[in-house]
Amino acid sequence: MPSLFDPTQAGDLHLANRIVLAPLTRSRAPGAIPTPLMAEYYAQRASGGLLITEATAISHQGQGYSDVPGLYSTSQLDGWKQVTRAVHDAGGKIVVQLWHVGRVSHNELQPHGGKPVAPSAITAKAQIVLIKGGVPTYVDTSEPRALDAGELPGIVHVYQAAARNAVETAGFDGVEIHGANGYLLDQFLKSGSNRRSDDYGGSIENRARLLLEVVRAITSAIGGGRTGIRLSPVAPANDVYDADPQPLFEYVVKQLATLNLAYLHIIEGATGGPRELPDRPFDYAALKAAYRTAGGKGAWMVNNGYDKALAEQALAGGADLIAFGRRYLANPDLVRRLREDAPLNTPDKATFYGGGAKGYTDYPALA
Ligand code: 8OZ
Repeated sequence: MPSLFDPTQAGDLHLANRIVLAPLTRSRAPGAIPTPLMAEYYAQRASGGLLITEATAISHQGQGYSDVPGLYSTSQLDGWKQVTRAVHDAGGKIVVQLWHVGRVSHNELQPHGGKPVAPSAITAKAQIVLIKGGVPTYVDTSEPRALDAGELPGIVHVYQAAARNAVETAGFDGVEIHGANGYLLDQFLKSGSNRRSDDYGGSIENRARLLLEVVRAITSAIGGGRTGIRLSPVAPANDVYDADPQPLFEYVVKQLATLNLAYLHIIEGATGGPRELPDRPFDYAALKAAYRTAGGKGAWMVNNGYDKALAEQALAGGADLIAFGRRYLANPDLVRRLREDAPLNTPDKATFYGGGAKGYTDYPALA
């Protein structure tokens, strides 16, 4: 049986071990520009097999929170260059998570104060974070407008351009498409947020269309071997719901199986919450089987509440990579601590979003 500490391959990416830094929003990028402090934070964690950045907006329209980074201006790309250089100098690998929030936004964050965009004009019962004077404040999302079908090719193109810039300009080893947690692509997938009557709504095939177009556009630009995707079949994050998620996600992974992706990143249960949801049962083993049976060769990455014992169980059950969130946030040397069964620092919720070095780069490593 492979150990957490054995090297592995995910598409084109050779990874030193099976421990992954999960994407974690930290809201420390004023003006959406990555900072030297962010470079330090990621470099501190470079001993993981793979680092996934915090969700990063592909466009101004894709922004939904104050002080989260972007990937659509020269200064943002320059900021990320410092991050990727620091991680590579420390011997790590890093991919950027490509994010369009869709309806999970606020007029104040949108171009010209406009409405956030969505598959359908249904407001999410969710909140976003606005940082005012350094203080994070939770605010209800604004009412969105339904995207016109004629706008969708432009969004696909923006994803593709972001992926190209990520690897060609910013120096990332690849990208992860954020298809989870109730953001734009997940809003299209799920029946509760998608009431469209065109080719992008209704049937499973139609609801999955935008996501698959985005994946194909990106793989044709940078190659499947540098592309991963994150999915959360049943996570209620940001007010999403699907009436029948098992066939929906089995269809999605079967389609993805033909694209030679580096990895599929699956959030089990409610993101950052319970791994099992009594009212939203889901068979993850069947999901993986559907992907493998359809010829999918990408690494199977799992996430949500993993500790070492549960991670080893998952590897024994055929998972390839384990993404750690809060535990990795609080332990820059998580790889060493897991290997040595050393005690872990406790994450401090008060400093998850916004602020500076406190609760960010000051978690101690072992002596
Ligand atoms: C927490 C706060 C803001 C955004 C996600 C990008 O859930 C996020 C996020 C998490 O995927």
